Amino acid sequence: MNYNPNSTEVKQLIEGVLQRHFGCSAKEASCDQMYKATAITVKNILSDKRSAYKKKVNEAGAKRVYYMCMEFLLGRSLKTNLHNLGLATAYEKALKKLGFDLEALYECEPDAGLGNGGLGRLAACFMDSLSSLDYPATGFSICYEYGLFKQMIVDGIQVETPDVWLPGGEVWLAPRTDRTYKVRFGGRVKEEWKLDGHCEILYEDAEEIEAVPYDMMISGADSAAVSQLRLWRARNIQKFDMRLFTQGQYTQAVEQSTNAEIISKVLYPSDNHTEGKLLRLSQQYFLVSASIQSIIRDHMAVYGKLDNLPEKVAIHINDTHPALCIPELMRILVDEYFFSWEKAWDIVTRTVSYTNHTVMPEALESWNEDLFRLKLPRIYMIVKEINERFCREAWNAFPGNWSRISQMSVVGYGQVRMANLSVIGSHSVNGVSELHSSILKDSTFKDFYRLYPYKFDNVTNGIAHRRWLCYSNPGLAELLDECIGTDYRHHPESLSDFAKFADDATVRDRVRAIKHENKVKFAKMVREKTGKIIDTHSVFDVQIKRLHEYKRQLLNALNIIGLYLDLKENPNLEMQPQTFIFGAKAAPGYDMAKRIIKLLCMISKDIDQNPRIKEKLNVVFLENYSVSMAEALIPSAEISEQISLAGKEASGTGCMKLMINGALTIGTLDGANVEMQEAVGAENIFIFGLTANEVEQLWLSGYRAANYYISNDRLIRIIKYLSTGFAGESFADIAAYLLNNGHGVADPYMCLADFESYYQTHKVMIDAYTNKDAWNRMSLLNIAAAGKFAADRSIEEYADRIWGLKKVK
Ligand code: 26W
Repeated sequence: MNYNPNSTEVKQLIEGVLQRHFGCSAKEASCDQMYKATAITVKNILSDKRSAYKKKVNEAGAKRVYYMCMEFLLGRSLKTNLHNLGLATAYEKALKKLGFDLEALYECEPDAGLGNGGLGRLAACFMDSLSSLDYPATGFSICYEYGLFKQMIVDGIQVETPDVWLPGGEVWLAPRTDRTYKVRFGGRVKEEWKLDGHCEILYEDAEEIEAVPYDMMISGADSAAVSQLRLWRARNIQKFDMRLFTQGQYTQAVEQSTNAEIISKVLYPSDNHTEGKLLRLSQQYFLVSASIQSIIRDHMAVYGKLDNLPEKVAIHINDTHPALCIPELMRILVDEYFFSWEKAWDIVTRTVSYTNHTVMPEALESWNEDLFRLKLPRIYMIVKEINERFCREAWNAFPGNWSRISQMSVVGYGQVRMANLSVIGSHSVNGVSELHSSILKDSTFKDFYRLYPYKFDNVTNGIAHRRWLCYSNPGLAELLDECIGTDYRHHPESLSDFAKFADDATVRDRVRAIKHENKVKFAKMVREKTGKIIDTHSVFDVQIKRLHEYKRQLLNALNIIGLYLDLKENPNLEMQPQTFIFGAKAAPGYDMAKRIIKLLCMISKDIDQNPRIKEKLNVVFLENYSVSMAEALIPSAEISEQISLAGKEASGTGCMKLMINGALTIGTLDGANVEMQEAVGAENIFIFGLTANEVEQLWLSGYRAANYYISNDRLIRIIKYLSTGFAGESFADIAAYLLNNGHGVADPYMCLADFESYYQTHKVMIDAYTNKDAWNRMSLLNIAAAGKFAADRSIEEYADRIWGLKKVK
């Protein structure tokens, strides 16, 4: 197949698909049909390219990486695939001849929102880099029928509705009904020793569910490689119960079959918080078992043996969610291929590596031991064996230290602890920023670090800079092309060449003009969608991320309330107009997060009713924040809010997207902010607040909110006003929460401790904004320093130090 069709050929391809799939001509086609036909032609090109690439990988006997993740937050695919394939112009022309506008077709694609936030988006960015850098890679996840819920805001309250993405999203999926696997749950396990000395494992009354793969191709940018993302869907295979059916119990017979399929129904919407639900455990094992079987099948097809697995295969578990890879691979090696335990363990630990993405204690997964045993009896036996052997090893290392060993063990206090399993069963454990990786060593996994210091590593996160800069901010990309050439598209570190233009007034002015154009475009979009008017001469101050107390949207709100009161008291106050833009989803059961959304919405509503205030201060809460919305908003952002309590944000990646688009950061010394400061220089970033060490000290000595409150008049006014409230609603509950009054809930994220420093730093930043020339210079230097934060760099580090991968061109 021709991977580089010209516009005439593209036109023919599209017409062919329209005819075959929809029975219509281009003239008769709706936008939706045209989008689908276009996507199908791209998918076909990618499938052929992938087959050719796979052949090369097999011939070369190259090592591959399998990236396991419960979430892939892909967003849209058409635009990135077309640009990466170098076909955007040919398609644009072809579609024009067919009477359609490519840019408009992009909008027909629903976001594939198969993820919650950072972890899932990182996985998607990594797939892009893996293929662009010619590394053989497959991602594994679940084909959720519903992705992350759609958020509606009704009177300031978040209402969740199901995200039905498949009707438009399935054009990218290729079902492989010839490559299904069975996954077993429940029942009883029997061991039967055979005469030849091996032990056969028999299952009684287990439930078998079929895993059907749906494959998606992910194009690299100007590369030979095409990565594959394999998404598993659950299908019932247990015979339809005819007995029930003939007895007239039709619905019961149907119910049984849908029960199995519930496994791939919906993504759990909780970010950084475990619920310990049995269905979630089933999802995890379903993903892991089907994927490991698929890996083994592919490997055996090429090599016919498994001894060389660690040389040819790297399995990466993205956070602990797929940690059952470890016992599942043990199960297959020991039960099905009759490896000795020792040999199997050696293979597993040399194959598997693990990344931790959070230090929040409530996000560390552990399962009730009884549930675990009932649901996964054989895996439970294997985990127990892993644990016993580990405890013996730990006993030798720390003789007599029971309390330490019991903290490190996989099974303890009636719980199965996934983080401990992940560390014990992997050869590499890494965090996602320097600070985070050192917190893992010094605290979260302190004892493991003593035992296995050689396992611990850091790979700072990165973003798909082609998607987040080149394709979503074409104006800026064009300027960069002109100034420094196009090399940075493949070697993001070359962005540093742009720093040479810091003293060039024309380039600085263009940076600013591009930002302004992007602001106008974004404001227009908001106006069309919501009717809300944004002043494009106000500074766009943006906080976009999941709503969580530790991310401190509340701290931002307190500062906004301060400005609101300033203007209320003195409507003539000279002030740089500011627009605070928020995008955030709250986990459906997270009441405090929902209250904070309500507070932001009510401030916004209140200001809308106060025209004098609105001239200078505006708050916009964007409904249903998503990847596509981020792509539209980030190019227009000027201030990037990265204000988590230090020590809590593992890395953050939104900060990188904003930086590479020329926004200036106001942030704490947390996660990747620390390295951003190193990269851009302290004079080009606005750092405030407690450091991670100071937070730790304050926590140990006892955080008392009142100490900060009583000595700060501004804070007193703001917090008192919370009770008065906005647009008729009091937020006395939030005031009490911040002051640790009444409810007994403290503010564990110390908003008041950082308030003064935040307020002062924000003020300095706004002053800096009024000096346009100096601001543009800083903006330019941020773009130039953002190269380090590309996923291409992260992937090179993983490939080199953790996976031992080589490129196949
Ligand atoms: C079990 C519930 C659950 C679900 C998701 C627990 C934890 C998670 C994720 C690990 C949370 C997450 O997305 N963490 C984010 O990962 C990003 C990518 O590494 C980091 O940039 C963010 O700092 C981190 O919060």
